Amino acid sequence: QSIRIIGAPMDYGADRRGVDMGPSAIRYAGLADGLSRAGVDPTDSGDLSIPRAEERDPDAKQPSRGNAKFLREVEDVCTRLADRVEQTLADGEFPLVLGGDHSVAIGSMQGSSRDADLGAIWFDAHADLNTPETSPSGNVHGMPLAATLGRGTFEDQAWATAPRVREGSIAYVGLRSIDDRERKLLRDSEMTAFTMADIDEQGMTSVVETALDVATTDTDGVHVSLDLDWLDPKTAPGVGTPVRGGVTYREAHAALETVSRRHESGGILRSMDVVEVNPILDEGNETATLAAELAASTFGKRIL
Ligand code: DIR
Ligand code: MN
Ligand code: MN
Ligand code: MN
Repeated sequence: QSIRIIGAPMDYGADRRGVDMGPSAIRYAGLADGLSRAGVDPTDSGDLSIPRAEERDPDAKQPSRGNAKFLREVEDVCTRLADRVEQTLADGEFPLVLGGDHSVAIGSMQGSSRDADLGAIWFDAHADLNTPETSPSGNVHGMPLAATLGRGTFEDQAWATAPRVREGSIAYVGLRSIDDRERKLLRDSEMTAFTMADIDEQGMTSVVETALDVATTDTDGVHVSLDLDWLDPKTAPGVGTPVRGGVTYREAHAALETVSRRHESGGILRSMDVVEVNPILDEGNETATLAAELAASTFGKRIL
């Protein structure tokens, strides 16, 4: 399988600057080598060009619609990213998107679902379901699923919505930080949500097997979105919004190896993003190294 690496060094969607260096750090940590050793064939298509926030309109941070910072900038990047992802799939390659903050998932999911019904697995501490109306932060990285599903202000935003991603085909794994108004959106939705407590009770592989069932039922393929703050901050300190009580190193590998086994038998994966690595907050690039390792696990790296 050919994997096309697409860098999306976007930081418009997050408060903590530095996440735009994520793609460099993940590459430097040996992503392409790890993928080759896993038995797939990576090519690097470079980064999307993304102007620094300072070079954009200085007023852009002011919420343009509802309460969402830099929404026009996010729109510009995600529109270009969606086209790159769609083209990659049309060329018969697998799009592996490196963020950047999690708002890049708006573009990757739209691009991946233009010609397919798409399920999704969301590995994240957060639900990313805020709308500009419910968001306490105004940061778009807390909104990508609301955008994809056309909630709130996003309803009439064609650049953001992905009509071929259905709520019932989305599964969260590892939730532990949900905002008050976001909780109601999640409870009223048809999404499947596995929290850390579910992982405690059922074990990671069983949870991920069920999440895969959800994402593969009546879909043409699965998008995996991996936010590094899914892991415990002791294991992955280089993230902007750490939350204690996260997934361990072994659980993370077990999760992505479970995805990998299902992909090997059924070719279920269609696209993936690896997001929120912030090298400025990291310790010795260990979070980026973990991101590269987990991508290799997803594409078949095994101990033996
Ligand atoms: C928070 C943080 N729920 C927000 N979200 C993050 O700003 O909406 N998502 N960090 O990954
Ligand atoms: Mn996220
Ligand atoms: Mn098309
Ligand atoms: Mn998160």
